[in-house]
Amino acid sequence: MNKKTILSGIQPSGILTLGNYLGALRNWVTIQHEYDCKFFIADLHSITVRQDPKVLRENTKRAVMQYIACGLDPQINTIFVQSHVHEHAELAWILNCSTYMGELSRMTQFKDKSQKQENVGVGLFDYPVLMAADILLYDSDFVPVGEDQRQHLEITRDLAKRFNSTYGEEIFKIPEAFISETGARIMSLQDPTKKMSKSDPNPNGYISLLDSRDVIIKKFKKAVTDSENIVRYSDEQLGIQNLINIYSSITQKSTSEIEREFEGVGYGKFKVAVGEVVADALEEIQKKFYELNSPEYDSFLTEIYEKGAKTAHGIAKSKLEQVYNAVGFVSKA
Ligand code: ATP
Ligand code: LTN
Repeated sequence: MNKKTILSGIQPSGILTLGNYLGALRNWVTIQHEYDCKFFIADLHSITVRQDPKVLRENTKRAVMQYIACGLDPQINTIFVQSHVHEHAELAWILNCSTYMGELSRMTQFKDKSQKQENVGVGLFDYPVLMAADILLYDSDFVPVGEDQRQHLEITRDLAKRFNSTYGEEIFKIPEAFISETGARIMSLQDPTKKMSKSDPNPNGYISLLDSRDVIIKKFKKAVTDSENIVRYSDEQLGIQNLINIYSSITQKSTSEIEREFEGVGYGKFKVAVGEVVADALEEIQKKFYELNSPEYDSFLTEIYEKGAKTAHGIAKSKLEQVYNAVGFVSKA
């Protein structure tokens, strides 16, 4: 039986966060046996915001370790580094030529991120086109991501349909977003109107997958909430709503069960309880990560992403040839 194709990636713009885990990685792990999965480290995407080269290299390798520590099996999944497969950048160029300035200007991620910068790079504006290239190169059926990426999936579908209709062939498969019901939108602990993000300059806003139990509990204790002191799921209490979402996403308990569990208990105790379940959930991952993060595993990890790049390149190469041929480029061979 032919398995459907899944593709997704995370930027090595820091240590992965609880948001990346609950919104993306954890779901990848649950579906890895059912689908033909390709998971990459989106290093080309990460330089749309300034990165220190040394730190970027370190974070890219650590992202591979975090993928495996979270439960991705390198034997059954294709795990690779985006810049190792040059077709991503090349297809992005082709797609750029049929992408409209107007549609990119509407992207909320661009609007949010460009506000934080003095000089806005063209790459940041173009980010969704590179993402479309990532997805379309592999005939991906489903793309498991957090809620924040829904808009980028929509534009990917638009670009694929436009290309197919312009060149009269079914070159690209039209992908679908795969967004889980819980954990798809974890908010910052310091500002519950913003999503939790690994590049937040304030580390109290996010839980890193490598934070110690003490740090995790401290961060939850400091989490911004209102002064109601009643654990209730309401749009008027975004801070508490976010903590309930995190607790629910980890324990699988429903919101009403959680409200009952913490009835008459103040925020203080609830925050510690959330910290404890998060720390418990991350304990195994951290153990595995620190085991892998030692020189004796260097070649094991290198082999994984080298093998991954080879597999990915084989597929990407033939898709790009198809595209080059369709647009009218003279073939090399
Ligand atoms: P950056 O801070 O550099 O923008 P990020 O932490 O927002 O990075 P990405 O690398 O852009 O993370 O996202 C990787 C995956 O994690 C995507 O599928 C994205 O939807 C998901 N994700 C990121 N942040 C969250 C969040 N707060 N809640 C749920 N899912 C998230
Ligand atoms: N834009 C994604 C990371 C990403 C991605 C992709 C996810 C880059 N290319 C392709 C899925 C498929 C993000 O999480 N910000």
